[in-house]
Amino acid sequence: MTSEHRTDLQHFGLFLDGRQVEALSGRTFESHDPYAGTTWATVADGGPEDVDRAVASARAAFEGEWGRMSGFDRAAILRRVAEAITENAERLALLEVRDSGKLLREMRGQLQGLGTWYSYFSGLADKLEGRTVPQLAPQTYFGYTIKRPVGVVGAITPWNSPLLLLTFKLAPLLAAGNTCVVKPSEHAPASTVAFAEVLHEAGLPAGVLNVVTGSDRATGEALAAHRGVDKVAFTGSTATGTKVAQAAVANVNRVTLELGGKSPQVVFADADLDAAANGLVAGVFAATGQTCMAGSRLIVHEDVRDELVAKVVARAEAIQQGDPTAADTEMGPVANRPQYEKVLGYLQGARDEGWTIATGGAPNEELGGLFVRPTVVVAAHDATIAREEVFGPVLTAYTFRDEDEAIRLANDTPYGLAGAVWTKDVHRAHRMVAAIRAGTVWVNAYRVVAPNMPFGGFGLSGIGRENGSAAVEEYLETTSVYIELTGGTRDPFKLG
Ligand code: TXE
Repeated sequence: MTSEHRTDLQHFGLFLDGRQVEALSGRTFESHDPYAGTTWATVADGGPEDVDRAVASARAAFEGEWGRMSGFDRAAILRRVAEAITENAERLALLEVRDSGKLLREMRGQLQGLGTWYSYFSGLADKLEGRTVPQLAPQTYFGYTIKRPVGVVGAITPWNSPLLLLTFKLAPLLAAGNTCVVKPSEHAPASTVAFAEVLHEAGLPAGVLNVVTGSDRATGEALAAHRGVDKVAFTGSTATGTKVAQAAVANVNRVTLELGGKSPQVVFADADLDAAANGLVAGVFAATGQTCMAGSRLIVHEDVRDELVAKVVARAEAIQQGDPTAADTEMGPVANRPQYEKVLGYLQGARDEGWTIATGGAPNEELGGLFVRPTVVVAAHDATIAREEVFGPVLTAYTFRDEDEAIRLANDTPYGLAGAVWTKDVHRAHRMVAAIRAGTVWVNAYRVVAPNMPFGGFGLSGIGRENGSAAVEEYLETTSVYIELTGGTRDPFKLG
């Protein structure tokens, strides 16, 4: 690190009660730009004592103006939030690029689309309706249910698309009337602080959204285990998600988990192989493969394996790697050094197990830094690289002979986040959709998400669903109300 780089360092505080403040300890940590290989920002290093402050702020907001606001008023604020995000999309996208090395064109697209989440969920904020419920005996009680916010939500987010993955939680939880404390990843903390500021300036009252950045796992642990939190919503690895869930459940707290994946792309011999190759590239090389929904397993009919693998290899070798802000760049670096080492470790493991590296398999020496070449491995279904989440630009291909085998192989994973089927046969497409155990299945497509379509996983991919109208329910409690109608006195020793 040279002093030249340090002169233009940006600084981000914690975001508490509607403004940036420093950590109580006064400590900061550095955020690295994985493309430039330099430190570009310093960030407040919040600890458990700052989590306490943030939770207290969120609780006060929940019990204050925000908690008493009507759904109509919350909806109006969320519509203004949507506009403000669009107005600030370019600036926020650039912050994400600095922190994670993701392509500016991808992050710009994400940020420009993000407002839609808030406008979609604003439409639900004033429709949180209970029901009137007929009673066992007429004219004894009037029964109805009311929907109420859970309270203070602790959100713990990863580095691979911080604002999009936060939004999957934040838009529905705000629509439902909750408040929130976010702990962004230590690898990409800055954009979340700037984002909270944008939302506050758009009209979100102080304390409704607080951000505690921190360099250490202790900060996330403190939030997950906090007794002042009512629900924990987490996106990240299955290993960490399990610990977060255990901490939350110890307080009998609700939990939503969006975890890892090892998603299959099943390609039948009748598929449009050019379209399938394009979908495979989108599924595993876009975002340098660092997406939970990465389509990292190619399960291809044996008759077309060589032809399809050749197409994917040709496209992979033509991928333009480089500066994430350049318009023609297609793949940026891996987002941080631990992740880079992890990807290279899996590639070495594949070689040690004797599998064929059809292309890539190594760092991009011309670019240096954290660049890994797009990689296609031809292996068997039980290869380590075919079973474990690499979270990098690595596709593992293996074959099937008939539909039953394709289904068996597609489901031969502890995960169940997503998957795709490539075929022109509409009957087979429907059969496969019903057979694949995954929270999202695309047919002749990959990597499409929308605010109004539920997203989440089976098995080790998580608990609960984000997005879609039902996501609001994840942040609501139900109260049943009985109102006595007879005016009489009942037997106190009899139920009902
Ligand atoms: O994720 P973690 P990391 C996978 C990917 C990657 C691996 C590790 O395979 O190689 O996870 O990445 C916070 N209590 N994914 O270390 O640990 C942490 O500070 C409470 C897949 O970045 O899951 C961060 O804010 N919180 C994934 C968040 O948890 C804790 C996306 C996620 O960190 C904590 C990202 C604890 N004990 C990585 N430990 C996907 N599938 O979307 C850490 N944290």
